[in-house]
Formats: sequence, C-alpha cells, structure tokens
Amino acid sequence: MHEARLTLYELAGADLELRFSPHCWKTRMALAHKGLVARCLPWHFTEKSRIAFTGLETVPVLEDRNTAIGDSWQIAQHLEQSYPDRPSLFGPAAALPLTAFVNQWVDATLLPAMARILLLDIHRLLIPEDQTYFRASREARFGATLEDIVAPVADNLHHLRQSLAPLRRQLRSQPYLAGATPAYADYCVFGLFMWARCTSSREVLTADDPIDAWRNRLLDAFGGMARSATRPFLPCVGGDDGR
Ligand SMILES: N[C@@H](CCC(=O)N[C@@H](CS)C(=O)NCC(=O)O)C(=O)O
Repeated sequence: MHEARLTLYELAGADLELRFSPHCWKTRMALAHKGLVARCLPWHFTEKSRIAFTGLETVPVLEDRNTAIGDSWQIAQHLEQSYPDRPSLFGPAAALPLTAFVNQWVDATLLPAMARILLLDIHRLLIPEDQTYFRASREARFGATLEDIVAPVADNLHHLRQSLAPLRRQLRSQPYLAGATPAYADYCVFGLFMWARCTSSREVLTADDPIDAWRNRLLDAFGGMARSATRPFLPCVGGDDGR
C-alpha cells in the first residue's frame, strides 16, 4: 500500500505501465531508499496542464501532503529534509555537494550521450501526440533528425562507454559510487541505465564492464524493484556495434 500523502507523476509510454524517465527513476530509487511508497501516476509529455500547479513542465513531480515539488534534485533534498529519521540519501554533510556534482555530470555529459543511443527507441514507445512533440523538441535540441542522431551506432556507443570511464574506475575498488552502500549519487547514474533498459533492447555495456555488476546490484535492490519494472516488447536490435 502506498502512503496516501505521496504522489509521484512519472513519464509513461503508450503502455501506461512503461515508466522510463531517467529523472523519475532517480526519484523512485530515492523513495525506496527512504522506505517510502508513493502512488505513481503516469504522465505524458503533452500533458503539461496536469503539472502546471508546479510551475514546471517536466517530471518527476512529487506531491507530499500539501506540498508539490518538481525537479528530481529538489525532490531528493525534500525527502532528505522531511524524513531525517529514514536512511540518508547523501550520507555525511560533505557528501551533499559531491552528490550535486555527480548529478550535474550525469545530466550534462552522460544523459546526452545516452540520448544519442535511445532517442528513436523512445519515440516508438510514445502516444502519437507525444511522438510529434518529442520529435520536434529533440530534433531542435540536437540539430538533426532522430534517425540521423542515432545512425552512427558504433560511435555513439563508444562515446558513451568512454564517458563512463570515471564510474568504471571507481567501481573497480568499491561496490557503489557512494562507497560500501548505495546512495543518491548511485541513483543519479542508475536512472540512465533504467532509461536504456525500459526503452531499448540494445545493451550499452560490454559484457566485461565492471559497471555491469554495479547495475545488477541496483537492479536487485529494494526487493528487485527496478529489475521487475515493465519493459517494452522489442524486436532484437540487429547489427554489431563493432567495438
Ligand atoms: N532537471 C529535471 C529534468 C527533468 C526532465 O527533463 N524530465 C523529462 C522526462 S525525463 C521531462 O519531463 N521532459 C518534458 C519535456 O521534454 O517537455 C529533473 O532533474 O527533474
């Protein structure tokens, strides 16, 4: 049962059970970390009016009793401050700015690199109105058609894997980015892998990548919550990435 006071608006595909947003996954993991259960409502890109009360046009949005919070980072702060008796999302005070840095690194560097792999897969999973909006907004953002953005598959995968180098090195000596146990820094990066898992049949890591073991640990966390998330039925993507 969810706690009646918490409602999370999450991006959904044409299949309303398909919740694939990397930012919403950060919040899902943060809620689970705090041992909180929210009522999770599906939301589509073109349903801006449903979240207009936040003044924002993006999800996640969390309603906690009479407060509405938008932006995954703000939501994480809210959860930490409002539920101090639950496990900390950040750890000691010094870890907060470092976690903020990880969040920025993910959003500025890893997210666009992952987008170049997933954009067309995402488009296929949306309701028609969202498809039109998504194509126009992302093509304007990236300056090319969705098809052209994803076409250099091998280069795009290579670029993402190279961008993941700091994470890979860190995970050679510790199980989680935050140390011995996972924290919000881990969820910031993990959200990206849920984005891939819930939209595409393409494996973005090589089989021997140490990041894979970390990803598996987080897929299994909280009773396998992330592992059991709905995935799309997709034909296997053909073609070798060549690396
Ligand atoms: N900085 C925001 C970014 C949220 C965001 O971009 N969410 C996407 C879904 S992954 C969205 O709602 N996009 C709406 C749009 O593109 O119009 C956060 O961390 O919550």
